[in-house]
Amino acid sequence: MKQRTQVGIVGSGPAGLLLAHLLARRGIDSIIVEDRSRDYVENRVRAGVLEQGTVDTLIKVGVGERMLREGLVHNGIEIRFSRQRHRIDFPSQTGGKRITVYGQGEVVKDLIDARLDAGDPIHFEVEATSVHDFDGDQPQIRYRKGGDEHEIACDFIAGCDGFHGICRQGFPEGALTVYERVYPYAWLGILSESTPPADEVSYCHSERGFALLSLRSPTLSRLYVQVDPDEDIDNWPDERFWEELELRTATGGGDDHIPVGPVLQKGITPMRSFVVEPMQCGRLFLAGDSAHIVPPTGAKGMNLAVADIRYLAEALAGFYKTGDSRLLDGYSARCLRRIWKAQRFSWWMTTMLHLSPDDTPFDRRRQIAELDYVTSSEAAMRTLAENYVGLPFDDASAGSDT
Ligand code: RFL
Ligand code: PHB
Repeated sequence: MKQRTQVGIVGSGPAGLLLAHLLARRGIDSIIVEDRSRDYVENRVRAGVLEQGTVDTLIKVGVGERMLREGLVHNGIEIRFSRQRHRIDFPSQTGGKRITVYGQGEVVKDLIDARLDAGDPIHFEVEATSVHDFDGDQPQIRYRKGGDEHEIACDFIAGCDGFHGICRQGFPEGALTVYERVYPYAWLGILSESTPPADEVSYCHSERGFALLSLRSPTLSRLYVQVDPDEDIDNWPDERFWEELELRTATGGGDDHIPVGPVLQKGITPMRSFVVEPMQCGRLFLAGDSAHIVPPTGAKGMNLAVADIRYLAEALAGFYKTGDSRLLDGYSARCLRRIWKAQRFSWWMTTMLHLSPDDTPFDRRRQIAELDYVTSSEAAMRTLAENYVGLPFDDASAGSDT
């Protein structure tokens, strides 16, 4: 079967869904193809921290209602090291900005509901196999559905298909430069039906390795411990996880007991920094994890996907309104300025908080000194806070209708 649309979108993660939504608001048609089922993409446990700018974007474009009701607004984070707790306040350091704890799956559900309510379809369980002719003005996406081959003809292709997608692979040989760092550790994460152990997201440095206390709701905890990148999940029965978490987060104060509960999900996430440049080839554009990955310690991944999409939607809207392709031509450079700052922040948070197998005693002392500085200097706390709540969008986008 052959179909036609203005923008063909591969992937219905936060990037693809938000793009389709922003385009629809401007009367631009799109078709989304998604490899997985609706249930799978809505229930995949991933990011949980939304920057202020992400929250403002979702509200402004009419998909923030449930987030405003159910999301948890946090005014800071906690950093634990040397068995002490420290707090970094956001509003006082950033002119009033905050973060919102609201699961990525919930954002995805809200965007899917908005699209389906408007009568615009999403093709689930359909695997894009290749992208073609994006050097001309009639690109195509080929996809497979139940053994049959199909084609979407479009004006532009948006590669929102995540790190393992096919769109990045479609770039001609030699067109992309890859920048990458793989870290010698991973996160073992659980989602548990238990009272969150800390009031705010808590990053814990310890001699046994990093741990993170986070949450999804007043009754759901999201908890992580640093493990080796090749760790076997079978080595981590629930009891071992709880014991290790308690050891890594204990501060000696009376109030740091970890409430235990049924484990609903458990998984290991490797840690990587990755960027490709440029993010555009002709009429094929990459956005979100298909173009860049950050280690999760800075909580930046989904927020970066949202920022890319704001810029891409604005550039496509400009093109359809006036035929002017200048914003499209500048898309990659504009995104990359923000992406590299988020890369730097995520790398910095990661290396400051994790134990690396190659660390020397010197490195450990330096790490503690850095944590001490970051939690005691107003200037350093402000630097962390302004990055964590999200750097401002650049001017062209700030004034736009998203
Ligand atoms: P996604 O969400 O991976 O969506 C891509 C979609 O494309 C589909 N796909 C295809 N569809 C059709 N044909 C093909 N050939 C296809 N190939 C792939 C996939 O099925 C999928 O549905 O990418 P997107 O939209 O760019 O969104 C990026 C975010 O998902 C990611 O950056 C975050 O989850 C990262 N992340 C975090 N980000 C934050 O902003 N804050 C956080 O607190 C945070 N914590 C995390 C995280 C990621 C984690 N993991 C599991 C990697 C914590 C963890 C543990
Ligand atoms: C999460 O809640 O899953 C989470 C929070 C903070 C991070 C990463 C993940 O840095």
